[in-house]
Amino acid sequence: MSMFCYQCEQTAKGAGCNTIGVCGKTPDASNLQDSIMDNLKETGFYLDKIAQIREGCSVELDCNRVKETALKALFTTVTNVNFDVQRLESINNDLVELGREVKSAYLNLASLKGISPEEPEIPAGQIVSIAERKELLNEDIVSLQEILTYGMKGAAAYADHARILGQESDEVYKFFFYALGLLTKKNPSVEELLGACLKCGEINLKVMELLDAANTGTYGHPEPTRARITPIKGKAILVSGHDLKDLEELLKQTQGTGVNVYTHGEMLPCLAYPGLKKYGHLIGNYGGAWQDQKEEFAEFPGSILMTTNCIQNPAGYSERIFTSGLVAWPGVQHISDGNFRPVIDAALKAEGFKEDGEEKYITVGFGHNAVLGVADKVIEAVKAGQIKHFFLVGGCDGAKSGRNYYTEFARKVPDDCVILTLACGKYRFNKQDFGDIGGIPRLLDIGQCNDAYSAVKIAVALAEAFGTDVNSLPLSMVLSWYEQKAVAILLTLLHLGIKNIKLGPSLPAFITPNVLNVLVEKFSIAPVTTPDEDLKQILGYVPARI
Ligand code: SF4
Ligand code: SF3
Repeated sequence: MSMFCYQCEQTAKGAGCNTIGVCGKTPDASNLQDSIMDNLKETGFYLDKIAQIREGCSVELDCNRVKETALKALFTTVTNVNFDVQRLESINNDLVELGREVKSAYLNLASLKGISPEEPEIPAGQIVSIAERKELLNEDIVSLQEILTYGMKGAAAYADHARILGQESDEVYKFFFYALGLLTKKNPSVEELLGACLKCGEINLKVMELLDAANTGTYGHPEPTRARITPIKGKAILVSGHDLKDLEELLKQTQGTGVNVYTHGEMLPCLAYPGLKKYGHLIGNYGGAWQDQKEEFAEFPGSILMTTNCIQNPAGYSERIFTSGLVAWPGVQHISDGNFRPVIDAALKAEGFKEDGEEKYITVGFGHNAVLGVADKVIEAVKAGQIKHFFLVGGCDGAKSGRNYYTEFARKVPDDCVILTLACGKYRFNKQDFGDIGGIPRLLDIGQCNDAYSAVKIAVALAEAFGTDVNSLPLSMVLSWYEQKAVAILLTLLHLGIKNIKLGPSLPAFITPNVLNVLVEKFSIAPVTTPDEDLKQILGYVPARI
């Protein structure tokens, strides 16, 4: 076996990628990502020990560098982020160097305090593979270790976005270092790992709150906005991923160039931020979710900027696609200094749209501020029996055919129900007309996966308004998962005690039957079945809609 990875929903045969990733990750890239995680765990162990001796990192360490390196190491190993061996090598080398400094700072500190120094039970370089750990520990322990690892990767992705906009918290790093240290233990108990997984959910909630503050503090609260989803004649740049700051920089640099900027995938919600939509040449959205990019990017007559996941093999258009931040593909030009001139030049060189497309719009921008701004109306509609149920249908999208479930489910939701949606899974149905209930749109697009905090805030506010808890609300969550950010969000929902979540399109390969039993017993989590069956179970009847 030259590699092993089962961290995403797309994993080969629902069990694990072991020759090459279904995502396109090569064995070299996969093994380097394992090595990054391995080195990070050891570094985390020592940082946690330092934190136990004294507050903060250590006088000898550059704390900013420590924090940034930790976030980047975790985020770079998220599915569909970094496929470039050279860049992975450089991140790994930085980490090895940092690890050495951290260890020596710990040893110095321990000797200064007269404490006999400890060592990780599983140092970096030993018992790396999942198969080895399964043999040494047991399958359920490895399952929980991986849930924790993926939860941290997801939370780190959100934390990195928040940090870029100046929001971070030491509580978050402290947890990461503790959890990384825990992952170096030879005999962790089920209880401590389960506890750490739920704590990871709590920390992720904190991270998402920071990210919400970062985004809304910098660009204002999203407001309901009619977003054009067809092109306009002229030169064009398409921006995908999740990073608002890169989009803003690009918008500044394209001002007056005559180039229009379009959002793609998870960037769609950017069209609703006052601080971004003020740029008149942020013209609308083009295309759908990440897994359609090969066709959509090939047809797009301009240049493309990937600011984060999810990137796919850009064969056929590699000379006009660019990456920024942590995302990387071998041979694709990376913009590391914030100067997007090469992206603009490529757009000017390309054909551009020859004519306007037929005018079509959808409405976006229902973040917590916008929804809670009409809370009175919503509550009245519920009390008057006009709104019978809320469904949160969304999450990560992917390529599997079983994902039609979500399109069908949304279509079958009765007219007296409201659908809240978020993340790239929304593209399964967000261009359909769902109408409204007394002026309240039946489909409310909350935003990116990065805006899951908004969904939590809306649910908690509704529960407060009705004097109940979230589980007693007429609200059901029907979620799709694909990568590790979805794991982080799921852990947050579990930390909040939210029950009866329906999860699909298939359950993670890294969850063993015993761990699944715990989740079912404690949280009544269930895999999706068919839209009819699930709607019947939630509403008590099968809606008549075809
Ligand atoms: Fe396979 Fe997913 Fe891992 Fe890629 S990220 S190698 S598709 S399990
Ligand atoms: Fe999508 Fe990659 Fe996760 Fe942000 S863009 S939700 S999968």
